[in-house]
Amino acid sequence: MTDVTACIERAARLLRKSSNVVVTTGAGMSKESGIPTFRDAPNALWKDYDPQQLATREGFRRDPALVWRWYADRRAMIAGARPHAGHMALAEMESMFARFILITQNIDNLHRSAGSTNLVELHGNIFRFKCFDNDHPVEAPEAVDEPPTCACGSLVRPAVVWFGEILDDSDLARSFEALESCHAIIVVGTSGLVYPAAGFAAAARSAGAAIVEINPEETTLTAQADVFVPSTAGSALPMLVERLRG
Ligand code: BV8
Repeated sequence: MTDVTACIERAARLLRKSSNVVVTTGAGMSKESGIPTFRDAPNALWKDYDPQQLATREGFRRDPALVWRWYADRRAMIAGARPHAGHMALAEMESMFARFILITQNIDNLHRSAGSTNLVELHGNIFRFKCFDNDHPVEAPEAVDEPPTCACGSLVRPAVVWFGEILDDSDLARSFEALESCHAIIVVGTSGLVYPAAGFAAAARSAGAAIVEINPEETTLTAQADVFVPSTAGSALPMLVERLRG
């Protein structure tokens, strides 16, 4: 058996003993759908911009049209992407455990498209909009180069969580309730650098959960993982679900 196959088998054995599972995903989950991760070199158009500067209230205040166009470009790329076999595997996994929740840092809607329903989109969704000053939900505007204006007069922005913004209380409560009661957490495709998501594995571990990490590269989490699967989301997750079906 190859190293990856042996790791998948070990992960499956561990998960078969679990009835309460959390999965958390990052940008690596969408790489095989053609969406570059934050660590990948940005496409030429945005190579001179730092996402951590653009994805902030200050960045939007400074240049609303620039930030609006950055999201419009990403939305156009994401609109052309489809969930891959790894997304489909996680949607199937939902019915394999008594309790299952998928918490994603991704804003690309691909888990929803794949059919995942017990889902927390921790950092929001690029296809949803709200106003900058009052968080009024706003219908998706026609393609425009500049941010439109809400009925209240405030500029419209993407309904995503920017750096320095607090996360939705109910999303956090749902996430930590699951983390503090789960038997296992599967961490897929994240470098584990952005909080509070970066603290999820530790929260699960402190509640006694086992940690499975799926990533083609080692991360800061790898040393604490009970099983590290050195593979991609699109390859490892379907293999894991196949073992769990058996
Ligand atoms: C908060 C939405 C309370 C927007 C995102 C100092 C000052 C201010 C704040 C902070 C601070 N110190 C810490 C903080 C908190 C801050 C933070 O964590 N900063 C970091 C940079 C230190 N967090 C926040 O601000 C959060 N709010 O904490 O509020 C607060 C407020 C103020 C002050 C203190 C506390 C809000 C964070 C949310 C930001 N919004 N996204 C948008 O997308 O435009 S974050 C965004 O970047 C993503 O959502 C994701 O979270 C992150 C990118 O990380 P990853 O997903 O892990 O992706 P990455 O590219 O890094 O890694 C990809 C991985 O995939 C790699 O490991 C790679 O090996 C792997 N991979 C590659 N290919 C594959 C693969 N894996 C599997 N298969 C493959 N094929």
